Amino acid sequence: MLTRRQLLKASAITGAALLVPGGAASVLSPERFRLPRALAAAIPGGSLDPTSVPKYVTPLIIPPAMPRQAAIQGDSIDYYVLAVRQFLQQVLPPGQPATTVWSYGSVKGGGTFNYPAFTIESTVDRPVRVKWMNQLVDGSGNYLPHILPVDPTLHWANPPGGPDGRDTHPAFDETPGPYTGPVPMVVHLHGGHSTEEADGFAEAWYLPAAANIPDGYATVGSYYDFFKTKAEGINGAIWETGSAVFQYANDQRAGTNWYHDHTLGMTRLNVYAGPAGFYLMRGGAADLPAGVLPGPAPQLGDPPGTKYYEIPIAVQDRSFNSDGSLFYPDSRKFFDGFPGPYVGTETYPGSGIQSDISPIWNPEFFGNTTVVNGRTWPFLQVEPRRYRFRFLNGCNSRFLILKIVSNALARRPARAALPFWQIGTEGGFLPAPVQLDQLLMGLAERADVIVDFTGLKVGSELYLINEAGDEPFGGGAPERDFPAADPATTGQVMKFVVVPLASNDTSVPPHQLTLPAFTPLGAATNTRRVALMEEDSRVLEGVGPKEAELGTVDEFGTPTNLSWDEPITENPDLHATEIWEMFNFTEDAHPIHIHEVMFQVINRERIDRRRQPRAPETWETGYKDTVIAYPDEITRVKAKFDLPGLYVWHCHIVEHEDNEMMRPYRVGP
Ligand SMILES: [Cu+2]
Repeated sequence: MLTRRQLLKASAITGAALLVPGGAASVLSPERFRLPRALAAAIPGGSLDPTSVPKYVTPLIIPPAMPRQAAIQGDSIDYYVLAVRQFLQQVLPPGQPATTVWSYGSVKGGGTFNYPAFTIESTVDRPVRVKWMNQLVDGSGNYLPHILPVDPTLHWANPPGGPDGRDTHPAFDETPGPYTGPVPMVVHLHGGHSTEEADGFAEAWYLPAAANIPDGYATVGSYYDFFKTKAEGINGAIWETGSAVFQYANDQRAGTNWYHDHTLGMTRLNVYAGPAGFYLMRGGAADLPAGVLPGPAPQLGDPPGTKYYEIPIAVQDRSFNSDGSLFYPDSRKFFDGFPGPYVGTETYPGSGIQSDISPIWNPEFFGNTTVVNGRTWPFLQVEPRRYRFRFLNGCNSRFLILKIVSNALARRPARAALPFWQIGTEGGFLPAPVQLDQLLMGLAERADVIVDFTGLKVGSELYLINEAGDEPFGGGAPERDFPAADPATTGQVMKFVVVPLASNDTSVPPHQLTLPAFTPLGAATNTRRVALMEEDSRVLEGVGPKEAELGTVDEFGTPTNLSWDEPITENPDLHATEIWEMFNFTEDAHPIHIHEVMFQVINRERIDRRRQPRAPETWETGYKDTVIAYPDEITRVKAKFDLPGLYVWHCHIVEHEDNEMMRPYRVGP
């Protein structure tokens, strides 16, 4: 049987042979370049064989609390100065090469640069101000190029375009190689109830303050100056070159948020390189008193050796080369074998028609190793007691179905050895705890759970596995609707090893927990229909997708696709409560994220209306900022838009987000 890699190679060869002149457009046989869904064995990646990486030899890193710079304005605001830098980290086990990564850390020093970044601990209604610095420069102050291949043919930040050509979809006379100039970045607090100037708008990026920025380059995105002027007017904090100062009011429910890059057309690469961290919000009426849940989590000033029973866990997939470097595809060929012609080259010589397939962008990317909190396949020593884990799916394209089992290689679907008690999602606590055998997590979703190891014998070993597929997710169950992830690699996540109890567990058992009172949103005053779509090549038959898209849906159910730079179509009134009906016309599920708001999932219904609408899943009954929209379904969410200004909504498969599956929206006039 062909492996996926062999299939890719075979299709690359066939693809080249098929490239023949034929009228207005080259004719390639339909569906030739789509991967069959059923093939999911060894996932191709870099030169490092994932099965050569020993598992469970490195302890899970629990990110410490990020140091503050100061408390300012009469101790009313927590102030941070955080930079993104490039450094080496031992992501692979000791004895294997270190990996060049990027991440955030405090400029105060003290070894705070880590992938993932240290956790920002915040308090409800106490503002946090962060000076976010882009310090992707070398020791001489010259800019560092990207460590991954940047496709310059998308609608992207495009610094070389200068002030007139930035944030555009540039044209090319020949197929370009990757962009190797200074790297634009801008930080988004995912889950933040952020005002527009602090939301990390995709066109508000900035280059590092490097000594050698080439002449003519735009050094900031189209919206940087507008938001800089606005922000400086509000709080007086100056945005120096190579930085932005965002202030977060934290006027929202306690919850599990995270921060990461959001640059136009580059998010998939900027996040894959490492920069991301948790931003936990505690306190207020929607939190529980200390001691009710397992804790503590890391706090500033913890003495060495402090034991933690609340742990954030970011699960990501990555591929590596044998020198330790991160692997990310440098050609479309990696995805489907399509060998070109690409953007900048005619479909066939003399046709006068350019290809519309980007040379480097891949529609999805699946790594072949599992990285948890910045280490491949770590282990965690747990006591026989309860733990609170805050899971984040931080992958690029990979959905996760997490399960705790006693045998990592058990036949899928495996029997759960311990349940998860899910108590919260993106927008804080659920109305009540939910007992689950598995956690289905779309990209960027968070699951706040309690796992009770009480009664397990010292020395017991349990495994966190992943049963979602090594391919785009479309719903359904492993081994029934799709092959589960490779049990030898991406089907495993981390190991728990039971050690003696160090202290008594005084937390409340999850089945006895009463979670904070939950207030649902009021009635909606407006309903809008939006579309999720994909588009194949318009000039090369059977090649696709060319890009993923969003759009609108009319009263007859007919979609109109809209690209990033078309006029705003979603414009809720300030303080309006709206229902958004997301019509998914594609064959895959997409995790849809709306900035600024926390929404409630109302229901899901088939687009053909052949069945009654389905209620939200039990774990979706709280507030969320990201929701899985399944193929052929309408996913309905309800949100209150209570901050004015310019925001975005998008798919959080970051490859999609980067290639048109993101739209601006505006609240109020
Ligand atoms: Cu998508």
